[in-house]
Amino acid sequence: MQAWLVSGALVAGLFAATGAAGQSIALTGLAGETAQLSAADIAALPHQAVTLQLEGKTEPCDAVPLSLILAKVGAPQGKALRGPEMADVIEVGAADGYHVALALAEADSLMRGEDQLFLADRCAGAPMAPPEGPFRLVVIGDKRPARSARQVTSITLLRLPSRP
Ligand SMILES: Nc1nc2c(c(=O)[nH]1)N[C@H]1C(S)=C(S)[C@@H](COP(=O)(O)O)O[C@H]1N2
Ligand SMILES: [Mo]
Repeated sequence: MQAWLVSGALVAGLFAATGAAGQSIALTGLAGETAQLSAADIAALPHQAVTLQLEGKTEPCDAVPLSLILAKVGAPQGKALRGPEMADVIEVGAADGYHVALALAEADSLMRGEDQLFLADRCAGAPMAPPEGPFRLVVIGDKRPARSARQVTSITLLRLPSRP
């Protein structure tokens, strides 16, 4: 076997072991802006230690505030988050079709005081493999983990239609 084939297989094996093979998140902004974030892009963003509340146990995770990720597609934040922006929704989609809706205002630290929405890329001290990872939504304050989407593949901003 060619050496490059062997090393390619090794690299693929490593990525499979960490669950990071070709996994990325598709971002879409309110005006249709798009961005693709790889595991490396997400690993390079500032992280905080957060606690994920699961059924009957907790898990310590390293996670990126969702606001930093939403900024990549121009999400309105801070003082810009007013008026029509109050009808902006974050749809977090997962590989199995599960999806979760959050209000954009919930991702804003000026509004909420402290970050409450995070994207975790490490929990219990290690990268997460599917079907939990490589990326998992963490909603601080939730007593049940139903909004903690596992294996997140997309984050889309939407505006609710205006009413007549
Ligand atoms: N992608 C995905 N994420 C999901 C779900 C799901 O069906 N698909 N179920 C949710 C629900 S209802 C719960 S209770 C938790 C369970 O998390 P656990 O499997 O890590 O215990 O995952 C949440 N995240
Ligand atoms: Mo659940």
